[in-house]
Amino acid sequence: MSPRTPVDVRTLLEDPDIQRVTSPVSEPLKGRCTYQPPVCNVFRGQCTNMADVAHFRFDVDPEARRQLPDIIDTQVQAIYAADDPDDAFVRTYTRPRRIGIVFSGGPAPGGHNVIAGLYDAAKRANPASHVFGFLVGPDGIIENEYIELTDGLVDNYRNLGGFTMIKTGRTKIDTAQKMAQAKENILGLKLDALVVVGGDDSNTNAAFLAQALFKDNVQIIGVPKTIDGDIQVRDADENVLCAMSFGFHSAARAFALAISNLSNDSSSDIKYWHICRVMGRVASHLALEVALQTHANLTLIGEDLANYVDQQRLEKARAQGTVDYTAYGMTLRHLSRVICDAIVRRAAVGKNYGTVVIPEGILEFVNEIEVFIIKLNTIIAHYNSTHDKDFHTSFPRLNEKTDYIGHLVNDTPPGLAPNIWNARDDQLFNDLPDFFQEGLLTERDSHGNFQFSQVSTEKVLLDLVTDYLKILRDQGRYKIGIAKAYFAKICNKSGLSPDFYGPILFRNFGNAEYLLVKETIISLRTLRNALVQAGAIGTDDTIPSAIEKVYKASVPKFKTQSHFYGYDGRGSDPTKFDCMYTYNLGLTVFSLIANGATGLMAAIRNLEHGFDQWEPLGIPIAPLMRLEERLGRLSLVLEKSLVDIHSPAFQVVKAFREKWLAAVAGDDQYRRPGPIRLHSDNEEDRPITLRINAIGQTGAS
Ligand code: FBP
Repeated sequence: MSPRTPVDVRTLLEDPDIQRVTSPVSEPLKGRCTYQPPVCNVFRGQCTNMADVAHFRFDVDPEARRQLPDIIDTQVQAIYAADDPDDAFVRTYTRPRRIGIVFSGGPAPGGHNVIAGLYDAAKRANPASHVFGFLVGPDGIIENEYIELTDGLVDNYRNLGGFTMIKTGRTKIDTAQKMAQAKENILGLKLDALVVVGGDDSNTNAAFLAQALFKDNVQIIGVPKTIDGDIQVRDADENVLCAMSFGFHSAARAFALAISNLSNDSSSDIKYWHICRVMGRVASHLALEVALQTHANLTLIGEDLANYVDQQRLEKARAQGTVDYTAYGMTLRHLSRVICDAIVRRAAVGKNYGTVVIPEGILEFVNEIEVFIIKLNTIIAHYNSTHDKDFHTSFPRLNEKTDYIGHLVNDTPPGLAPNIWNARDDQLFNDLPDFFQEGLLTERDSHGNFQFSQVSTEKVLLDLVTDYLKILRDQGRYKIGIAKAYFAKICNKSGLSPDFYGPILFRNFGNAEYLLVKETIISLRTLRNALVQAGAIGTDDTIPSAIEKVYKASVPKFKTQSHFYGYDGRGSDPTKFDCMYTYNLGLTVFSLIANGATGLMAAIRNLEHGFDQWEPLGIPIAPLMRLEERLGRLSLVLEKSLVDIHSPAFQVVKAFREKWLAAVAGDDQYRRPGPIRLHSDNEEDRPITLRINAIGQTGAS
């Protein structure tokens, strides 16, 4: 081959084709930025009106009434088109405004479209309005760091994932000083309104800001964001007001694509179990949606485990005339057994591979770990409130932390319950692997939440699963089933009779499609003994090589790959559903502001139905707040919504469990959800969970 003439790199770089393919602006990205999401009918006219919807009611926590008196009695607000607005109304609606917006908490696909919707509506109402983006989350408000948004800036981010335009952060405005600074900066910037795009904790922030700025006439509007999907709002009569936070669909679709690819891979080279942890701090909504999208072989749902009862233990105790209370609730050990059972059953039909989905927050539903989390939260919060330095600064190393905690067994400081950390806790805790102890002791976030994302739950479970599988293998209970036809072929090829050797080797030789080697045959030595005993070979003969080959094929290797899906899906570009949802949320936010609302969360009702039924509204945040233990004390927070195990979506997943496990001869049931594409009308245009939960709902009125 003749050598290539050296290229002139300068000329190469000036080539338009090279410039096009190396540009940071890819072709699909250009397409995304120019996509215009459809808008709900109510937003087609010049103005919208807002009206109380009195039939939605809430059970108000007295503490919320005490702390948020000015916004607690606000009602749900319906937004509708103002068909024939009078001049005075139009003047107020379209007056120039100064509006601030902030992202708070983890990124979620669609955030930029909330900004775009708000910006478009504000500028359309009055081009002299200004929209400011506070930088890097609530810190931007406290430290007065902001930028003014412009057409060019907003256009660059339309329909794109991430919160890159103005960044985000997790700071909580939780002290009088931070609140005073925030207030000073909001008033200094002469804001008419501030929009807080965030999850449960951030909407909690929004409610407190709304109360603090009520008398200053600064309106505060929240927006339900979180990939976790745990902001779902129902009223006291179970009417669904907000079926899902934004970002959930895109993240679930991104995780599902990756996990479906793993299912393709593992069912191709049939040697790996892929153990996939998916985000969702506490609630398992993402795992549930991923199960529906991918039909992974086993998906654990935390909320389901909470109801687990170990029937075998109960029976055993009952036979002895006692009750075994430890049989109620899931332990790490039980959980590893559930996973092992699935693995062993698939192996028995020749499938020593598969995919398992584990929700990040599963530990919250595992008995002993939940107890550790609660106890350690209390101990750390107590330390922080009674010392100058915080717990993690005082004890940077793991052994220092465990030493401090270990001392509590004999010496509990005042302010902590005397038996908060007993000898059994200490022993159980010390039995956990170091990395897991470290995970359980990681710093809580600024809202006092346990940081599940920092704990490699799947590794802890995998250790237990590996150990137990080894026991099962030694007991001859974990075997790879041998296809009957394959056994016959191998025997016939070597001139051996399958009908003679079959009953010696297998416990189910007969009609079974997959043959299982007898439990007593667990090594070449025991195989030899079985053959000798059956008179198939003499004591000095060697094992026929065909039989040895079949035996070896029945011995399972447990090979795993573990994965964590979280930050990748959180940073994904939004699905068409999330693009439409968030753009209309932005328009809703402006409508609420222009109609004078505060202390409300913008929402769209009927998301679970088709777009033509979507109804923008405002949900009062204060009546949704409940007292929860945070940083060692009770605080008002927006209540998280967990997976309802009675919901149709969960029941469907439960009903398909056996089928998707596919522990039978024949094909697996994997579903390929395909990639996130903006320009297609497909069945993925809203979360499957919502679709299923909407069936049989009277809802859309
Ligand atoms: P938000 O509720 O703030 O949207 O964040 C959700 C989440 O992505 C969880 O799923 C995850 O446990 C957590 O954030 C991770 O937090 P961090 O970004 O601090 O690692």
